[in-house]
Amino acid sequence: MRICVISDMHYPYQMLDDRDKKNAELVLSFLTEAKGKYDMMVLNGDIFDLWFDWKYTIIKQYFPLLHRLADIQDEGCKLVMISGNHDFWFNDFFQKYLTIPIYEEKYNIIADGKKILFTHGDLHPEFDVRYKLFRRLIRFNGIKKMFSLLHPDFSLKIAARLTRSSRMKNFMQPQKTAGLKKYAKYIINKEKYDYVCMGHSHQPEIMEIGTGKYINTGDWTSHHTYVEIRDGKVEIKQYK
Ligand SMILES: [Mn+2]
Repeated sequence: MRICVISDMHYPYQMLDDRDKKNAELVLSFLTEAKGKYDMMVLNGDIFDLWFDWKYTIIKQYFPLLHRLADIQDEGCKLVMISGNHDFWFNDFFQKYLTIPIYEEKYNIIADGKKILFTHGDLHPEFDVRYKLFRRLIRFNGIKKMFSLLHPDFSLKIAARLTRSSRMKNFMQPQKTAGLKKYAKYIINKEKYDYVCMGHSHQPEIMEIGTGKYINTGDWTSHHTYVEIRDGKVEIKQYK
């Protein structure tokens, strides 16, 4: 089985500078080339800088990306999406129009004899009670409802500022990695996973932990990395 895992593309709906444009171009050409190459593609969170779909509206700036996902799926590749901390407000667009299932916290499979867990990682921060609270608050239905009542042009302008500041923080939190590895160690021991595949820290890495492996897909804001699991063998690759 050929599995491709990607996370933390942070595809922007507003291109603020050349760096944003360059990163977005790389994402799009990678996805174009991925067509027909995999049996499964796992979108492991923070693919979008912010996801929101209203009752009748989607963010048109995401069309190039969404259209490529649909193309990949049309070639017979199974896609799954796991929520990140930038894309968690899903209405029905993914399920109904792309037919891609959404997993709020995690997704697991057994492929070629390997027990694999996919989870974005924001659920397992170290020393971050404030974030855990924020996470619960922002997923509260009242907040989502309020956001959906604002005009998209207005709410997305506000949100652009918020997500931008959170994206910059990513580079300043190496302790995120420590929290992810701690969780990987815990879950490998407890549930005997061979691979625990995460994102969030933006640090591409494969590390042996006991009988399993902690795998991080890295990001597309600076590393342009993804993970391939082919016939049970795992490898980090860089797209150039
Ligand atoms: Mn994240």
